[in-house]
This record gives sequence, structure tokens and C-alpha cells, in this order.
Amino acid sequence: MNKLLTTAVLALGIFGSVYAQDAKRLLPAEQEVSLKYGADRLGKRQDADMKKFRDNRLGAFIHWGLYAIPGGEWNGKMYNGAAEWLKAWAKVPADEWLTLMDRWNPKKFDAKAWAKMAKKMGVKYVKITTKHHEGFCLWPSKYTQYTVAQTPYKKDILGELVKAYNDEGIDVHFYFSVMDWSHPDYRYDIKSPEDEVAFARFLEFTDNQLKELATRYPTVKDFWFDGTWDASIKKNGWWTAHVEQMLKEMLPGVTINSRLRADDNGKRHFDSNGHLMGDYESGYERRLPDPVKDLKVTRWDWEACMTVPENQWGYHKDWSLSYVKTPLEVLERIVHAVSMGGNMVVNFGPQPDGDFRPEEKELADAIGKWMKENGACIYGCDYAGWDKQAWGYYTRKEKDVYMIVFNQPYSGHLMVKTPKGIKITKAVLLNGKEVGVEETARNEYNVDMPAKNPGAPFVIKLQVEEEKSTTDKYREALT
Ligand code: JFZ
Repeated sequence: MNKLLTTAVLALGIFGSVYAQDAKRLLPAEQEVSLKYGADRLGKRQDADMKKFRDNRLGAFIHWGLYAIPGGEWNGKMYNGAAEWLKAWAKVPADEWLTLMDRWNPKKFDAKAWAKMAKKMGVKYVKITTKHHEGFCLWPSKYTQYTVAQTPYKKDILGELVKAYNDEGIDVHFYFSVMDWSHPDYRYDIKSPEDEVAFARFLEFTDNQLKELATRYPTVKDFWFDGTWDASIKKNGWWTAHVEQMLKEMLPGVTINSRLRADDNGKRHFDSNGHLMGDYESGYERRLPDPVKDLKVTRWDWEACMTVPENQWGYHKDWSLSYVKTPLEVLERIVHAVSMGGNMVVNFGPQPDGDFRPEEKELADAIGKWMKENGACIYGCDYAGWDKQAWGYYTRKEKDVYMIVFNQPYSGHLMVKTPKGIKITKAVLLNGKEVGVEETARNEYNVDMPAKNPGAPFVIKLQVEEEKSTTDKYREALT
């Protein structure tokens, strides 16, 4: 290889990899503060496990615990707040709350049926609450008495679910709340030497539970931490870094959300230098980044999660208390997330009997039906880098750019503006039928609506050609 070529290839290689990882520093390296427990990388992880996490794009969340039994009602009073927080709303002491364990006997629970439902919905992964704030464990933990093993049901719910989902080819992620209302050593803050001792014991207990989960269920792909916002944890940023490292050593490839992490200064999610900690950002909860103003999110991996009613994660008996999203509204949020390079997790709060409420079954069916026909614009897709238009969203997979149309224009023309150097060569529906495209100005096109009104959000696949860049031409000239 001649010297010039070597230099050019090297330069392209470096440029290429920096671009791929988007290792963007906010401050010049020398101005950053040095951190022991900050981000351990700049930019996105590009290994196969992270790619799988990203390509999955659509997941389901399962919030299931003792709170499903009262379903938002305590002593005859109905509480509007999130059902999984009922213990707090109704000020129920922990020992009283935990007697709900005597009533944990989900007779209709069928892990295989749950896995079939997820498969049919088209989700590629399921995040399960192994332990929510209440402290009740869906697995028979040997470090606490508050587990499924001590209930009339006895069986390892988590183990059954991991197996059933995995058998359907669905990845399992574990939700884990660090904050634990059942544990006497939990502290909201550290204000005395006594607190420090108790909290140190609590962190050891938590490590034990996490090691137990990683050992018992080694196919778990991800840990999604929650309940990490208290001062006690922020003052122990080292511990959050330790947990990430410990799990990554035990389970090579495992992914961890940013919500676990705090740095040396107690700064959460993003460290004191503004770099994302953990593998993906997990702050978008029941809200999404603005498709025009918040494009910064495309620089890192992120996963949003959403409830179907306004704010109910666990089972609540009365869904008439707040607005309940329609399947189309849920679908639009899924597409919105993927169009900005994120994942979306749709929440389910199973009933105390182990079945799903009818509304959730209908939702799963409706999403599944759409995904079956249109999944090509979701799975493995990413931010396209094109300016958003009023008719909907773009996603992209390699050379294919997908238009996902949610709003039909009266003109019958879908306006598309391509980035500089990109030409549209063809537009097709996912059934292969071609639709018209007309160039109306430089980098502006009108794409026709399908001849037959689809009557539902639909997808147009654009084939694009990239005009050769100067570097490409230079490289070609050299070879
Ligand atoms: C937490 C839990 O308290 C809730 O019960 C549920 O499990 C949810 C998935 O996570 O709630 C949060 C946590 C963080 C934010 C909002 C609600 N946040 O960062 O905006």
C-alpha cells in the first residue's frame, strides 16, 4: 500500500470510528474534572449485546407485586395515585403491607401464556419487576423472608417467566428497586454513624440479592435499576459503579441503565462532565424527547417507558380515574421513540389472579397486528437524520428510509426533505406496491399517498442514493 493511501485509510478509520461512537466531549479533556466513578466510556457501546439491545427496539414492562392485590384501594378508600405506591399513599406500615403475602396466590398465572402474548405483540424483550419498592421478591431470595416462596403460591414466578420468555426467543431484563421499604436497614439519608452502619449492611444485602439474581438466571440480558434517587445512594456513588462492574463481570455483555448511577459528586445519570453513565439513558418516563429540539438524544442509547393510563404501573382496579391511551396513541409513541434512536417499553400491570386485564390484552393484540405488517420500520431501525415533517416520523435501516405516516395531508402529497447529497430513487409500500415520487425542488420531494386509503398509520419505504462525498471520490481515485 502506498504511503498516501495508508494515511488516507488511517484518517478515514479514525474519523469513522469517532463518528460511529460519537465520542463527543462537552469540555476539552483537560478541563474535565477527574472522576473515579464517572462514565467509563464516551459514546455508544458497539458490541453485539448492545446492538441486540438496540435492535430489539420494542419491549414490554411487567409491574407485578403485592400491590396488585389491593389494586389501588385500601380500607375502602380508592387512591388515584400509582397503585404500586399505595403503601405510601395510604401510609400502611411495612409489616401490615407485607401480610398481603398471605393472599398471593395467582391461580390463573401461566408463564407460557404470558410469553405467547408478548410474542404475539411483537415485543423482543420483557422487563420484569423482580422487586419493587415494597420489597416483595418474585424469586425465592434467601436474603429476605419477603418472597414468593413464603406465599401460598410458593413457586418461583421469576424463574418460570425467564424460561417461558426465553423459550419464545424473547430477552428478559430485570427491573430492580434499590430502595426497599421492607428492609429495616434502608436509609433515605445518612445522618449519623448508626445510619452509615445500617446502610452499609443494606448495600451488602443488595449486592447479595443482585449476585443471587445473576447466578440463578444467567440468561438475563439487562438490569434496569430504580429507586436510586435518595441522598443515601447519591452519597455512595462508588457503590453504583461497583454494582455495574460486578454485574458486568458476572454476566459479560449485560446492559445497565443510567438510573443506577451516581458519580463521586452524587451527580446522577450523566456524570459531572456531562457524560452518560451506564449503557443507556433511562430518564424518559411517560414522556418523550421533542423530535425537533431534543436531537441530542441521538448521540447515546436510550430507552423510554410508558404507562397505558396516565400513571399506573401496577394493577389498579379502576382505570376510569385517568385517561387511558388508545392503541394508536401507544403505537405513535413507539414510532416516535425509534425515530429518535430510542427503545420503547410498554407497561403491563397484571391482575392479582395472574391474568391480564381485557384492555391490556386488546392493546397487545392491536400493537401485535400492526407490528406484524409494519415491523420492518421498527426492529433494527434507527434515527434517520432527516428533518421531521408534520405527517409523521422517519426511521432508517442501512439504505432504507421508512416514512411512518400518522397524519394524512389533504393535498395527497407527503412532503419529504432529504439531507444534502441524498436522492430518493424509489418509494414503495411494505407490500411492495410502488407509490409516486416527484422531485419538486433541490432535496425536496412529494411522495404520493397510496391509491387505496390505508385507514391506519402506514409505512412507505424509500430507496435512497447517496451522492459520493469528496472523501469517497478521493479514496476511489487512490485505488
Ligand atoms: C419509578 C417507580 O417509582 C414507579 O413505581 C415505576 O416503577 C417507574 C417505572 O419507576 O418511578 C419513576 C422513576 C423516575 C422518574 C419518574 C418515575 N423519572 O425519572 O422521571
